[in-house]
Amino acid sequence: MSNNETTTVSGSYGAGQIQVLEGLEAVRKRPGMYIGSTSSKGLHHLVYEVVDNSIDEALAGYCDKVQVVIHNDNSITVTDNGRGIPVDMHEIGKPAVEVVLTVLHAGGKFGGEGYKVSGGLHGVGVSVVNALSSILEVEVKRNGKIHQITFERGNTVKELAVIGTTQETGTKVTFKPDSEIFEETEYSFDILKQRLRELAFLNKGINITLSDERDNNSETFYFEGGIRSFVQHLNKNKDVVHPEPIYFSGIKDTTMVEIAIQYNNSYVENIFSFVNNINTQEGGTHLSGFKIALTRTANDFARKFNMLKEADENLSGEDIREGLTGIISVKIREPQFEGQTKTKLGNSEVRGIVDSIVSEGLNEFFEENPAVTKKIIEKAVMAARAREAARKARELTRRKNALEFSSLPGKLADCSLKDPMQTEIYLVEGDSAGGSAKQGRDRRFQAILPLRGKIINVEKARLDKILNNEEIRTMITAFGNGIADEFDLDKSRYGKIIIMTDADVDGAHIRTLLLTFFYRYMQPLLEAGRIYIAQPPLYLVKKGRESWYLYSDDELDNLLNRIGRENINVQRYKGLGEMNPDQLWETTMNPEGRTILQVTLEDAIKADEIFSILMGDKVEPRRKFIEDHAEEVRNLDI
Ligand code: 0RA
Repeated sequence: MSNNETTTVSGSYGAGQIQVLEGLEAVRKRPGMYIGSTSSKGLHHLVYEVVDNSIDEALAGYCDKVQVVIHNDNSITVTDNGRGIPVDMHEIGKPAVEVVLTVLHAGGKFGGEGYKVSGGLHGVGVSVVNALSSILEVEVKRNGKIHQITFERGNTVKELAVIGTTQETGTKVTFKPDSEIFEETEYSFDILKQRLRELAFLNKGINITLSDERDNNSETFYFEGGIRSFVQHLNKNKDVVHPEPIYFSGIKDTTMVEIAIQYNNSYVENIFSFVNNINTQEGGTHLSGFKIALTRTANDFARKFNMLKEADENLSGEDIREGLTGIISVKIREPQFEGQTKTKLGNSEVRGIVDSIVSEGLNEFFEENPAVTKKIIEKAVMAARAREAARKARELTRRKNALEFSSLPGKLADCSLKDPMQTEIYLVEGDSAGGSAKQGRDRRFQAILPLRGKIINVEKARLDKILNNEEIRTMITAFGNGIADEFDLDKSRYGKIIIMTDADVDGAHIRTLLLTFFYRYMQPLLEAGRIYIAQPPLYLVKKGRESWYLYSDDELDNLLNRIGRENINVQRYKGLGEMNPDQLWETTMNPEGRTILQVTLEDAIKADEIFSILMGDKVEPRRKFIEDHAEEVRNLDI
């Protein structure tokens, strides 16, 4: 079949319409179009694509076990106990399983009555995985037989054949991502684990196992409670206001809605929404339906319990969501995704459906649990007071700024260029390092802001208190973006914000405090990739007239193995302050030679977990996390 031809053939399954859109060569030519990228992200996406098919089988009620294995050569096997991909002859003269694996978009068109949930970034079909794999083998257990077919780079190399008999049913797909396509071919257990656990939370009753043959590691995810367990997991390091998550669910027409929420004693809102198992980072109608219902119902009860007087204004949605952890999960037939990253649900009918399910469920819960309800409303009333105080504090900062000649903080050494495309600001720990940085920098485009006092831990304070912190105020003014709901990325005064702290425990602590602040109150900076971590050297080695800067213990080892350990001088930098301005420029600040780590926000759920462990109430998980991740905490990449 030629590349661009569109042919419609009819098959023997359900609606039976298979749209033959284009050949798999198109996928190999422009893989990014189908899986986003050929980096590590795209590599992991291949696994999700296959697993999604198994999850679809589970949602249709035919499958409850999915097994994922990472093999030694970084090939992957996904096995499920579903019905098995059909193997009988299709009208175009090939077995159905071959069509599913070689024709773009064919997968979802079979078996019409099943609950096919595909959309957004996923759901491109297993044929895409086939196209991008150097080898892919499928084993189907069906009709009492085991069938096998093999492909190379999307081409059939071993026709479908029966290789045994069995009473079981299911599908097993083994594939090796093509190293001609992928820049990165090594699978990460942790990345797969994060997503597979999420899928197990979102689809209760499914048993998902991830095994790693490279180090004999294995974990199983199974949650009877589904998203209730998800919420408990998200709150596990927090003090909760009520022991069990509140749970609502409902189905209207073909839309299924599930919601679980639980309040904790923190001051942050932590709600994640999903459509067809895809995290809708930009929210949408399902999320707004939930918010509307929660705000209205909570205000109704606040008045009913006389916790708001007649003259009082309503509690705002934000006040009511303070300290709320929640999962909104909807499964719908034809999701419309909108927004910049196509992760915003657009289907307008969903808003009302979610609203009515939440209103009804919440009314019942509030009626039956007056004590908890009063605690929740009390918390919202406190939040409203704090928000009012924060508003006044902000107003004061603004007015003060307007009155002063220059509104920029005194300790900021600004750069002369104004175009944020060209400028960067270094946040430097301590005055002495700040001094070196000011002298060493290129003052045209590099600004320096020395941070003196302690930065407040924003996980443990409300906005009004946070705004009283000198260091935080200084940063807000210097960056120019505002904060929280008033944050505006377009007002950035600098293109890059670079955190430069000492390579010791205090430095790591300050860095984490800063990242927590950015994550909770300036998240668009992280989303836009504007935050970086400077990498100052750990050692200076001198031998004769030669010298080397080393940035890790490994680098030091390698060098010493090469040049020997005789007649050398090794200096370990304990802090940035030990470097003179020229050295600091040369090793850490000069764009020509420096390395800076960009902090990315790949996975907001994981980031939330890390920050609440690192900065939250409970000591033990923090100790354990730091012990388990000592290396990563140094180069924290959320
Ligand atoms: C097409 C039709 C049917 C099932 C599947 C595909 C299917 C695909 C995958 C991929 C991984 N595991 C899978 N399990 C099933 C329905 C078959 C029927 O009607 O019996």
